[in-house]
Amino acid sequence: MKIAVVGATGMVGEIMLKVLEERNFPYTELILVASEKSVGKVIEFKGQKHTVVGLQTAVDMKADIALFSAGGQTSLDWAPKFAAAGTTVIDNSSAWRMDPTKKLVVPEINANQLTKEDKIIANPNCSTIQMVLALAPLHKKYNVKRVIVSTYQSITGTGVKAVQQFENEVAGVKGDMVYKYEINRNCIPQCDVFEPNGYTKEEMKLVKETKKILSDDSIKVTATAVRVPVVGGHSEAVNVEFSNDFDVNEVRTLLSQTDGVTVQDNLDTFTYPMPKYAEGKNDVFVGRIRRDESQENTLNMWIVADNLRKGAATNTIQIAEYLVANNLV
Ligand code: 2RA
Repeated sequence: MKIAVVGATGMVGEIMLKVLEERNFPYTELILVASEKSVGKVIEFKGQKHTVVGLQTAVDMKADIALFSAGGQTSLDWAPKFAAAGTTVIDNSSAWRMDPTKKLVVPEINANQLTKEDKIIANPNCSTIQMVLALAPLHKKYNVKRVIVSTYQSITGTGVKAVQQFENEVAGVKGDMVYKYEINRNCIPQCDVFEPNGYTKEEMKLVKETKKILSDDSIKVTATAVRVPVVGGHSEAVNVEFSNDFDVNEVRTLLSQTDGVTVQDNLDTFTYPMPKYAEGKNDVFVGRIRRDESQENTLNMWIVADNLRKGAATNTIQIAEYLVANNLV
């Protein structure tokens, strides 16, 4: 099993390597791939030294699986080349997510859609993954009609330069501004660029990807995505209206029985999810589960996950694990 990590020197790429090691992924050869400026760089991993190679070299090495986290344009340009060489690509960018010929996969929900023919598989957006993992069992039981989500997103979602801006602000040091405004002691109601409808790309990803992953275009979604000075993960306040009524305790039980979900919900002990404590973990954490008393058949919940793990690297590797376990590569 030859596996390539494309974007190996980036934030998500580094977490991918960590997760591959933690989960003891069954590879026999690891190929680290990055842009030309990083080619030749030696990265030590699991006691072995790996020399970073360029994209064409990696294509020619014919990996079985390539885990991409290298930006949308690189995915558009290179995923087809890897696929043509026989490699199955699992891509973290938004490039292929809404392509009707590509699968958009959260393994606990829809990995069973995958076949040997899927040579480019899309990993959903981080803020979508954590939300749909909690919604999926509830949709099955009570039928989701409408979702209103407000996100409180970690600066790691923007990348290492955003973390550097935050640290510079805290230290009182002048430096590059990734965001239009200071992020320290601030909330910026903009994640990614604005679209003509006044929503950001991040908000529209939540709208569109949710329908695709849950295979239900009737689900109405509206979103407000906010950047906050946090590094551990994304938090989301989710209000969901169902077709049918529910019992809050039954909701808690359903969620606690869902693979990949941990319920943290006890007001007596002030137990609820927080990004500081979700950081470095692979689960999606759900709490503040309560009925919306302003509208029938409607629930509020608070969802937190490490956006670099379940939101990106871990979900990608879980897709790869599924492919291997089901002889699809
Ligand atoms: C963000 N979800 O948080 C986007 C991309 N990682 O900025």
